Amino acid sequence: MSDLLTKLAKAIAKEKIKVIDLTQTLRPSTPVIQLPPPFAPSAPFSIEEISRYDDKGPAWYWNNLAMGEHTGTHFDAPIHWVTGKDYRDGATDTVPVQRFIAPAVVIDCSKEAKKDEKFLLTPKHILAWEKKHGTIPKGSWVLMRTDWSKREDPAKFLNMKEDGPHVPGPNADAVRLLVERDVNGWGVEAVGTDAGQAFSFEPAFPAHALMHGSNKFGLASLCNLDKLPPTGAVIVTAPLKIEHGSGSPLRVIALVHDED
Ligand code: 23J
Ligand code: MN
Repeated sequence: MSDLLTKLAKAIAKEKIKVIDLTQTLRPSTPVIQLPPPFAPSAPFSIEEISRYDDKGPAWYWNNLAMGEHTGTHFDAPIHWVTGKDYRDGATDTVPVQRFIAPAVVIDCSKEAKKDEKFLLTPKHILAWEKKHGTIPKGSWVLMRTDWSKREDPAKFLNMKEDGPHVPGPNADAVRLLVERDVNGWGVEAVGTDAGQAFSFEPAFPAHALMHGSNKFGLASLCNLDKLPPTGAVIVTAPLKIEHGSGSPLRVIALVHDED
């Protein structure tokens, strides 16, 4: 056991364990969730130069940033939703750090989402996945691959229509099953963890209401899920330590053991 971490570091250096970036680049054009009135909007990402090796700072370059907590690739903490508001260990600064390193399983819904922009993951799909790959282990992240991150045009990524966003996600029963499996959290490639039409589900926004109500996390705007195996990856998901924060942009990193 004493050399376990040395072995890990060597395997990473030798690329026996691959490190995969599941993070989208943050820039002013990064798509941000759009809520209908009367709900207050989240600010987009903005970046303002303080100095760049110039009169304002001759030897240094740095920027001021502004954004909503839920911008780009980001972490949803349990207190983000009213159902999770009383978890004392449910804010960005109080979640036990151990929960920021956990295994991840990937459910490939890319074919379904390509055919149907409003594709809903149901218990039937999850149970079929489990028949092939085994029961989702307690404490794992469950990541929904849709290839949605390949939509480079922000308008196509948000896919807003007359009746709200046409974006895939889980139905309420799928989220209930994941809560039953006692997962660490639920992650997606889309702008939010819930389906585009989830405002009309029962309960509304089940990936938020039920997951956070059970002290579980969310990850949104992930990418490179097509580079992960269905089981076996470990992901690192530490949000900024914002006091009483509801979430934050973060770098999401996956470790994948290269078997050959
Ligand atoms: C606020 C209200 C509704 C939703 C969201 C935020 C998110 O998706 C989010 O980023 O957590 S659906
Ligand atoms: Mn969020």
